[in-house]
Amino acid sequence: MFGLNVCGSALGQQVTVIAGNTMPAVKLQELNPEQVAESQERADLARQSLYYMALMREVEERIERRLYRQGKVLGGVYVGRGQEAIPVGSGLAARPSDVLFPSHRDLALYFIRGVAPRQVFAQYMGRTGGLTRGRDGNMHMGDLDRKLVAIISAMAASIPVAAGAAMAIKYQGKDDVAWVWFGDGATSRGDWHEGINLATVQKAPLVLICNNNQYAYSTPLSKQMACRNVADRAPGYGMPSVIVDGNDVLAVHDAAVKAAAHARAGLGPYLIECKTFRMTGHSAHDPADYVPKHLFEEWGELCPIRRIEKRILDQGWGTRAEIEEIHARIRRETDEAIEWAENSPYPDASELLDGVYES
Ligand SMILES: Cc1ncc(C[n+]2csc(CCOP(=O)(O)OP(=O)(O)O)c2C)c(N)n1
Ligand SMILES: [Mg+2]
Repeated sequence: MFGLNVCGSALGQQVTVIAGNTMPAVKLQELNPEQVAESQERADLARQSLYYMALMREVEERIERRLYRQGKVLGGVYVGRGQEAIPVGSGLAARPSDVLFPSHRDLALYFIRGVAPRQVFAQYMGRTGGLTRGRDGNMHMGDLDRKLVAIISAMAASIPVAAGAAMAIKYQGKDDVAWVWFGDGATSRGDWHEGINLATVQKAPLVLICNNNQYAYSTPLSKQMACRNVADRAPGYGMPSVIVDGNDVLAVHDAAVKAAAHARAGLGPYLIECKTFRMTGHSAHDPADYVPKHLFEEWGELCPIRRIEKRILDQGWGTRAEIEEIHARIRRETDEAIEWAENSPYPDASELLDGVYES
């Protein structure tokens, strides 16, 4: 992506700035090779996170603000603008052999698993180049070869299925994990509770990631659940949970690493509640007039992409020019991907019944 540029914290030395009344005192401490490797790993993670978050933002902007408005998208558009740290931080903590159940605001999981942006554009435009080969005009896409299970439209319906996948992993004696993402509203559905009850009783290796963006369509959190946090639901199932800043990609990543280790160790499910905010309407056709404007302004200040950029610069993990090059590269790749997708044909009507089964 871009080379390691060390300034503030030279590799091999930890620079600790101790705030004083007048001048900060700087303490230099030698790092051992393990710590150097760790800080290099952190720098790589930060840069990779920036790439995937910026790619998700760009692809979704093109879909929601251009292709949809040009009438080229078939079906609805639901984006995760402002929530990119959640799929990216957690997705980068998953192993390739883990099975993933994304929600409708987790596009980055597809990219992390190797799906190309052009396939996503083709998917939204109903072209044969999409993951469902033009059978579905929006985001109900998956790729089982990549262990990405397609989004199930009904809210929380993926929880019992993910619980089943986690049980299968356990029966096969593997130490993989099933990961499932969902919103705050999904946690008020019956299937969420039933699926979690089953998974916890079975000690199935399941990591549950809630994007608490404070709205379920037009319903604010206070009108859809009486407890303060989604995490408060966990003790009722004998399951550990943690609340993290969902706009801090490294915090999400660290929580996800811990949750996955718990599940892999045979200790059962783990719930992560990521506090965030939905920076759009529910979908592209929803202007979100019911959301107080000041909330968009306040949460806009906490943009996860701007925050990781600042972290990269502050830590000396990269320069402004390198960050700009990442964005420029993504814009170029996105332009090419859209062109490719627009040239991908619609499916032929003769294929309509392919893959449709009768029991
Ligand atoms: C059973 C069911 N009821 C209603 C819907 C329509 N619907 C889709 S997403 C959604 C809101 C989901 O809210 P939340 O779980 O908080 O996720 P978010 O969209 O905020 O990420 C609704 C009402 C649905 N898909 N399934
Ligand atoms: Mg929500």
